Amino acid sequence: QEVPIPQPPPTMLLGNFPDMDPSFPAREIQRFADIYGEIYFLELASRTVVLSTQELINEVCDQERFHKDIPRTLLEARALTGDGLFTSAHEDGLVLKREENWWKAHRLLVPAFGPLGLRKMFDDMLDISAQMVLRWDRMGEHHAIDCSGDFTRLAFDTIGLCSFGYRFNEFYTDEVHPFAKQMADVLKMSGQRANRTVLENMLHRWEEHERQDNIKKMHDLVNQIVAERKTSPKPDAKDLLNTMLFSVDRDSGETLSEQNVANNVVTFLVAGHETTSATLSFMWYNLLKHPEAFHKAQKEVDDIVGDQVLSLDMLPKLTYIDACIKETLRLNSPIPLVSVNPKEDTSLAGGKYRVKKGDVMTINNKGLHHDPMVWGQDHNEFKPERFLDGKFQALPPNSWKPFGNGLRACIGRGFAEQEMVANTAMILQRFSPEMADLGYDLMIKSTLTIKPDGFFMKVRRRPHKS
Ligand code: MNH
Repeated sequence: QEVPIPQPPPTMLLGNFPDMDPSFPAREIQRFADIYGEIYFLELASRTVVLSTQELINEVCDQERFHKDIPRTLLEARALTGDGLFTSAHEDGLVLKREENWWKAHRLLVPAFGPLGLRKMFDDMLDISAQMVLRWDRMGEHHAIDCSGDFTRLAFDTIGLCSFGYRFNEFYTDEVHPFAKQMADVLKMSGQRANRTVLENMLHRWEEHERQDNIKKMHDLVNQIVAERKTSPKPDAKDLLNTMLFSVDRDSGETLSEQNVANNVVTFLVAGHETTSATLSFMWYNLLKHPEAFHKAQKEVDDIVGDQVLSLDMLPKLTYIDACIKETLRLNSPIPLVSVNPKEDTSLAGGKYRVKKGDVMTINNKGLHHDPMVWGQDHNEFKPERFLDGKFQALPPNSWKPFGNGLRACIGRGFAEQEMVANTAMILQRFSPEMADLGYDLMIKSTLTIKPDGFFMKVRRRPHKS
């Protein structure tokens, strides 16, 4: 009962490269999913099999048969993040061999990103959130807040302070910090390079020169701070840098090298700011388009936080806000595509579709998160209630994958959730936000992540709130 996997008609020599828009790959991937359905393949740098239903995606989430082999998009990013967690190999793959540094850093950092580690970082998170809220207050109710801009400042400052004790101070300047600018440029160029043929890349020599130059500047800043901490330790600092520099890995008896620590700092800055910022922007868009959800969220904050200063023990009680974030991550996953690879030649759906070891299996979150078998006929609607009262836990396995899969799933998930819930509660406590342009409909821009484009809010101070 084997069935051939459909493919959009390829172009001679170029395969399906001409079908991809390097400035928004996820849109093209979904465009073909609308035509070809649950499975199809594209001939790109590798044969790329795109999966768009829970049933097929659940199968490739099996870590016995499939694993993350650093795909071409991430190999390009390796120029920046090296053997940091995101871009290193935990098992032998086609290009990269297993790297012990992934395992060492993983073992050291899982507890650091666990509940106890996050507890230590709460005050620093609140510090940055308070800066944002104060700025919004001072700018007044006529100021149009650039959501992507301000949430990027928030996430960037937060991860800078929590990961290596550095203040980018994005809320004190209008110009973004050079590091943030360099990072945005490098990510954009890396994404484009990954979606071009080798030949095309050779024609972009000047761009590549510029990319390497930016990468060097970024590493210079990080190396300087890492080296400084190493020579003059700050035992009281509650950031991740102390864990990374001074903890000994029990399995190997070794510490992480300074180079690997720097790569992980850069990794956290990359992985932790655009995703978090995009999620917050999308969430505010969704809340402002759904006044009933907005009012429920604000009432929850009034009931639990009231006029008090937000504290850590309040966060687990903010379940509706948590559900709004989860529902946003369903509808608008900032990382729309995640890929895994078969460890051996195998087949999907009980022998129906044959896939080979060199193939890339692309998990299309848009398809998964709109699978009507899982989410129902109202899958297009924003309904945070889906994630309340244990309803989410009752769904089929691997129905919701905004944080990736298995061992290689997001290590910063708890960090992001704590930051996002706290920030949302602070905003709702003080302000009643509305859209700056009431007629705005969601537009999306794509870098390595996707985020709202041109989305602005205005905030009005609520009476009698601290
Ligand atoms: Mn995060 C991996 C999504 C916030 C650090 N993250 C992943 C993956 C997804 C993801 C998807 C898996 C990618 C892949 O399989 O190739 N991450 C998110 C989202 C948010 C997020 C949607 C916010 C919302 N991530 C954060 C934050 C940090 C972080 C915040 C750091 C503080 N993420 C990582 C790291 C990895 C990762 C590090 C790589 C983990 C590994 O492979 O070992």
